[in-house]
Amino acid sequence: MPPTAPRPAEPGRRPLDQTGPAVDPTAPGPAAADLAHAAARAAVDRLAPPAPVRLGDVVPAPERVEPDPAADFTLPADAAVRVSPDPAARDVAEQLAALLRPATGYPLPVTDATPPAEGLTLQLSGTPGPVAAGAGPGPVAALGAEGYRLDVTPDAVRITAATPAGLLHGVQTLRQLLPPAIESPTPVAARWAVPGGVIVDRPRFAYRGAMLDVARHFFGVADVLRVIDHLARYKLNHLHLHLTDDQGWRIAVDGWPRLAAVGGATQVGGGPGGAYTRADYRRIVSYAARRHVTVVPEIDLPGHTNAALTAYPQLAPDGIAPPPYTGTEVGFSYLDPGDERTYAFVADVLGEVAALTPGPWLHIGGDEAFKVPADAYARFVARTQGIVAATGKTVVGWHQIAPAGHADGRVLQWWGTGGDDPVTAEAVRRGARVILSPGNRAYLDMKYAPDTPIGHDWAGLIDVERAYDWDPGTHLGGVPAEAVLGVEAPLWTESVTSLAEIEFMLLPRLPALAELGWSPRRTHDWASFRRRLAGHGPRWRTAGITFHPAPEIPWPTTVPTGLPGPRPAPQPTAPTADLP
Ligand code: TNX
Repeated sequence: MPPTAPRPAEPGRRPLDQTGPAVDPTAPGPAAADLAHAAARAAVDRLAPPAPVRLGDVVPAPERVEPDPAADFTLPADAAVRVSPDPAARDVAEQLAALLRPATGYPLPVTDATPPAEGLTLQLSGTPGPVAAGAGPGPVAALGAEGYRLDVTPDAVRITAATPAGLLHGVQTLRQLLPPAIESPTPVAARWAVPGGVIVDRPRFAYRGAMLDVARHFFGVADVLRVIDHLARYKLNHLHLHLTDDQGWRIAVDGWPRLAAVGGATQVGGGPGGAYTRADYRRIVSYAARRHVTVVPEIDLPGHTNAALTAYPQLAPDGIAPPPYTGTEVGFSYLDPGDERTYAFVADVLGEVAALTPGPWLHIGGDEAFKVPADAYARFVARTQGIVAATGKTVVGWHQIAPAGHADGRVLQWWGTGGDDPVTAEAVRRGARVILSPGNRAYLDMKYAPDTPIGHDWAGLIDVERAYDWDPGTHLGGVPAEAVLGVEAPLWTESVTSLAEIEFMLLPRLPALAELGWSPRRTHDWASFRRRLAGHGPRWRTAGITFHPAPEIPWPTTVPTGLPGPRPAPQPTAPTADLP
C-alpha cells in the first residue's frame, strides 16, 4: 500500500476524531503518513466488531453469492473511490462517495482507477479482475445491461459492470453489506466492514417499477425524488407517474395551459392540489436518470378525465364544464371519442409529454372508461396508439386496452385479480408484452391488515408474504415468462396524503416486488426473504424513513417505526356534484 496522508475532512464536516489521533495532514514525509495511517487503522480496530451482515444478506437476492469469511474488508478513513474514465461511471462513483460520506465522515475523494486497485473501485466493462475458482461469470458483457460483479477482498472492494447502470446496482448491494449505521446522516464511530467474497448478479426481468399516483393527491418534486431513491435502493428501474385523473391534472402543457392552472387546482378531499411545471418534470426525469430509473408518464385516457374537462369543456360529450371532482369514485368521466377536437388535444398533450420524456414509454391509461361503448373505446385506443407511435414512443396501457388492435411493441399493464384473461392472452399471442401489477399482490394501496389506518381493500389485504409469494413468470394464463416485460407496484393515493404515508405503504412491500422482478426464481424463499428484509428496519430507521413494522417480519428491535399515530381511514368523500 503506498503511503498516503489522511485527507482533511471536507469543510463543514465533523473532524475524523473518532478514527484516530489528530494528524496534521500537511506534515511531510512518508514516515509520518505511514504512522498516521497505522494509528487510524488501530483506532478502528478498537471499535465494535463488524455488524453481522453476511454476504448473502441482500434484497433483492443476488443471482450468485460466494462468501469468503477470510476476505472481509474494512473501509479505511483514507480510502478513495477509484473509477474508470467514463463520465457516467464517474457519476456513479460520485453517488457512492456521497452515500458513504455522511455516516463515515471520510472524505472519499473520487479518482481515476489506477492500479494497484485498493479501497473502492468501480470498473466499467473491460475484462473482469482475477476470478476466484469456480466464480467466473465469463466476460463482463454476460452481465448484460444491468448486471454487476462485486469482489470483496481484504484490500479492496471492486464492482465491475458493462454499464453505469450495472455499477449503480453494485453500489446498492455494497451499501447493504455495510453496517446499518451507514444510513446515518451524521458521522458515526463504527468499523465499516464489508463481508468478503464474490457476488455475480443480474436481473430476471428488464422492467421493474413502481407507480405513484400524483393525481388523487398531489406530491411535490422533493417527495417524488425521495421515492426515486427508494426505487434505486432496491434496483427498480422504472417510475410510472400517474399524472392525470378526475381529481387533478398534474403536468403543464404549453398548448393547453388551463389543464394545469384549472385542472390541477384541487385533489381528493378538496385540498389545493398542484401541478408540475416543465422544469419540475425535467428535474424529476433527470434525477431519476442519474439513478438509472426511467420515468414512464401516464396521461389517463379517455376516462379519468374530469380535471381536463373542467379546464376545456369543449372536450366533454355535452360541451358543459363539470365541477371539479374531489371524491374517490371512478368511471364517470370521458373525452368525447366522436369529436375530432379530442384527437387534436390528445396529439398535442402526448406530443409535449413525449418531448419532455427521454425514456421510451408513453402510458395512455385506458382503464375504467365505463361510459364509453366498447366499439368507440376500441377505436379511440387504436387511434391513440397511432398517435403515440408518431411521437416515437412505445405505448403502454392498462390491460383494458387489449381489445384495441395490436401496435408495435405495445405493453399491457395487468391489474386484474384473477389468473386468467383470454383477451389479454390473445393480445399477447399477437405480440403484446405484459407488465404484471396484479391488484391482489402488487397494489400497494391495499391495506396490510384490517387495522391498517389508510388504504383500500377491494383487492384484498396484502401483507408482506402475500406481496412476495407469487411468480410473475407463471402468474397469468396465456402469458409465458418470455412475454412478461416485468413487474410494477402501483400506489394509488386516494387515502395517501403525505410522504410518510407513501413510505408506510411502500415499505416493506416494495422490496418484495423488487425481489420478484430482479432475483432468479430459484432464490425465491419466504423464510430467507423475511430474514433478509428484517435487517432493513434499522437501516430505514437510521435514515429517517417511515415504514410499516409488519408483524410477520422478525425486526431486530421493537422500537416503533410506523406512522406517528393511527388516524381514521379517510372515508370516500362525496362528489361535489351528481355524477352523470
Ligand atoms: C382502480 S387500477 C383504478 C384506480 C384506483 C384504484 C384504487 C386502475 C387502472 N384503476 O383508478 O385508484 O383502483 O385501488
